[in-house]
Amino acid sequence: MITISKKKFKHAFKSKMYSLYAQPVEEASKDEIFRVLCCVIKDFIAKEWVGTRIDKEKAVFYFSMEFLIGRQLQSNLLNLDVEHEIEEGLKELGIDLNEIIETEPDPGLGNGGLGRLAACFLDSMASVGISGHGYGIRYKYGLFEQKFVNGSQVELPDNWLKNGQYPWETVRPNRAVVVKFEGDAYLKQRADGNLDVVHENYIPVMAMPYDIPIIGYENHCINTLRLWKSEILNRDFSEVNKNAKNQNGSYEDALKYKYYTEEISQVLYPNDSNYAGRLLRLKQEYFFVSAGLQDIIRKCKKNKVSMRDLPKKVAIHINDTHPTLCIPELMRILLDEEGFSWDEAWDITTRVMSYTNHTILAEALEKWPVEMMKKLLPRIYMIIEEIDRRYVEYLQSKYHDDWGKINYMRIINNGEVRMAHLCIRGSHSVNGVAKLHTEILKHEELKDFYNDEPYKFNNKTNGIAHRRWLMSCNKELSDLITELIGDGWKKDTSKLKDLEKYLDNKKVLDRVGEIKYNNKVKLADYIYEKQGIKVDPNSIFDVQIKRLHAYKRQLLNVLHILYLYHEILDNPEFEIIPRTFIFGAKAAPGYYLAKCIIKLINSVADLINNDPRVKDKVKVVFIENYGVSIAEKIIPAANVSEQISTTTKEASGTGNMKLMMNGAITMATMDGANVEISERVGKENMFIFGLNAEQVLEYNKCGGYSSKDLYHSDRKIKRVVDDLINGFIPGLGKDGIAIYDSLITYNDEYFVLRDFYSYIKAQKSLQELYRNQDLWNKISLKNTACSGFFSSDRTIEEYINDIWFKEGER
Ligand code: 26W
Repeated sequence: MITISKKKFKHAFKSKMYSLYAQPVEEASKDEIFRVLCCVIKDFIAKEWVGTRIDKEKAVFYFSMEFLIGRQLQSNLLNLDVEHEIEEGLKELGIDLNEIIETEPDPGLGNGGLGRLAACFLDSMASVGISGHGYGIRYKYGLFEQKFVNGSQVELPDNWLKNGQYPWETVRPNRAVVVKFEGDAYLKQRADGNLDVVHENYIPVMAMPYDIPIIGYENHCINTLRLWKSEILNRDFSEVNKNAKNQNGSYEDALKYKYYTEEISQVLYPNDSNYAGRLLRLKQEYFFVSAGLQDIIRKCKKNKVSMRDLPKKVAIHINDTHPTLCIPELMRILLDEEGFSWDEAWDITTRVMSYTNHTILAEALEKWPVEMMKKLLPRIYMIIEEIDRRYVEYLQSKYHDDWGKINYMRIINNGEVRMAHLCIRGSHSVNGVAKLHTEILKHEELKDFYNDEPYKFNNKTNGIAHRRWLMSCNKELSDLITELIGDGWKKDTSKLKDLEKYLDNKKVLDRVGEIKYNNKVKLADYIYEKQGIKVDPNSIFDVQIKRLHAYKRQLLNVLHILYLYHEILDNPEFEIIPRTFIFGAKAAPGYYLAKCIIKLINSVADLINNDPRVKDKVKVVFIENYGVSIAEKIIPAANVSEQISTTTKEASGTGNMKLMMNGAITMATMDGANVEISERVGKENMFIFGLNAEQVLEYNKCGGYSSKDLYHSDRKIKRVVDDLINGFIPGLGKDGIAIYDSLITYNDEYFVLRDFYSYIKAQKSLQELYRNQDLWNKISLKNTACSGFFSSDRTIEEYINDIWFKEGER
């Protein structure tokens, strides 16, 4: 292990402060201290961060448009096991480590679940000790910063690099590669009769790699997250440039070219689960895919790996369809640059590629217009056409003239390239992210593909990095666990089960309660400081934190709050345990209904928090600008975890796992990974409500239920729904009408009203349980004890054994 003594650290820190800022430590700002600290740590790991190993062992390359890595300082100190020395060393220099941790910017290079999962996977790949690396885009602007103005969401740019370079990254100009867009691609006959591929008049874009070290937990393994920035081609590339579009044009052309290239890595698309066929997005996708693949091929050549052996040395993972172009890009390299035949190239490609599906929402499926693709990526499109032609040939040989099926399955149809179909055809493995999700893929969404190539389909239930989501964000609980069962659980979370020995130990249960209380006090302070709302740490902290989406049903939660409000107004003696409802969520900027729901929650918060008749029995807090760092503060303090999506719609969820691990009790529909949470902790230790998957699928086949009938027949439902449009909620205005319409005029697509009573009932039992604090704490501890399965170390081991190293190449 890397060892850093306090003395050595202090010396290194002081001299780095001089070499970087020419000043003594006492004069440094917090940002400068943070930057110096990063440099010192990077120096310490420099020798172990040797770069990607491809020669000896197989390497995994995880391609993802998003990596929501969060702050790195604390997690790096933890994984290097030097937190204590550095904290003490800094203290002697008059510096509080916690303050420095809080100054680190949180790179928002992802939207939500998919991006955060990719980050947890990087942590776990390094911690289980494989050579596993990420490839993505170094967006200049991450996900927007959210502000509330009069209760509505306003988006500000997230200029996360404003203080200068990101201190964890290292730029490597000598590894830059050129990515070619547009131009003319065609086949030309050579004198010997063979065909040559010509791609000329293209626009060259330079991909500049920025590397971030990914440090494994106490194991010397340091992997790399390589993020590409798009730039103009510099002079060094004149050789590669000879076929490129003439660049000796006017000044105006030069500016246009500069804009064209730099725009590509400018900003992350803020859409979560919603595809829009924008040209810039397609450019981003090809940009990082082509850069990554060229990089891999270069590494192989350097290590003398023959292209034929690629599947033995390299696994490439496609994180949702966004990096689908990996498939035709590898084909292009093997065909055009390495001289393989089609069949050989296809065999290599499909053995290297694997694909994860993260959603069944129809609006999320990527389909690119043929005309757009042909113009932007002429050679890639030719290859996709050939993959499609051969696929149709194969389907015909199997299904003869069943053109309904063939057209449904083929890759190009109706003038569009369907990325999921290309992924399934071009990979050896297709996986869903929770058991239920995978079953729905196999038997509903992708059933024709499953019936055709069943051996490709498998499940990999998501997981979370327990080091970040328990050990670092909830130190007190983590220490208690270690005190009770030793520290074996840190490397093998199945050992958390040993906590079950203490389920009836009153002293332990009291400590569990105390720790939760302490975390709630900290969160209450944060809420007061940031939003000026006083919340009582003795109230139930009921938490729903995730992207704002109709299917996630934040609306159901707020309708329940309105219901409680009416009950309190109707009957001042109404029995209620004080509750603080905490929300955190960003809405996609163009998602109108989601923004209306934000406005609704904020308006309800204003109404209830300021009504003296409520006597603080209910408080509503919508925490602004939710992201990884805020999640780290909320999760340890949660009593209740709201996982209330319309059944079948949430592929897995991962916040559900984080909250469970931190001892929150789950209120849930039987959706996504909630099903597996219930299998592990037991249904009796959570609150389950709502329609099940069969019922939802059945309703969807026959056009749903009638929300109007329900609304007209039930007084209490009618009352809360009418609140949306009758002025009962001050300031809500027309936003309420849009929500009302979604429920009544458009027949409540997400079954909010259908599940309403079932939800209220479950909420009542939850409140009953809370009255018995011993029992509550017991179930809380039971949740932590049963959460070991949800470590992403387990998930990654499964990916390794069943997908990436299946042929035993490890
Ligand atoms: C092209 C637009 C777009 C953008 C993002 C389409 C789809 C996405 C993602 C696939 C959405 C996403 O983050 N899905 C979430 O993935 C998590 C990790 O597997 C799951 O836990 C969530 O249930 C799923 O919604």
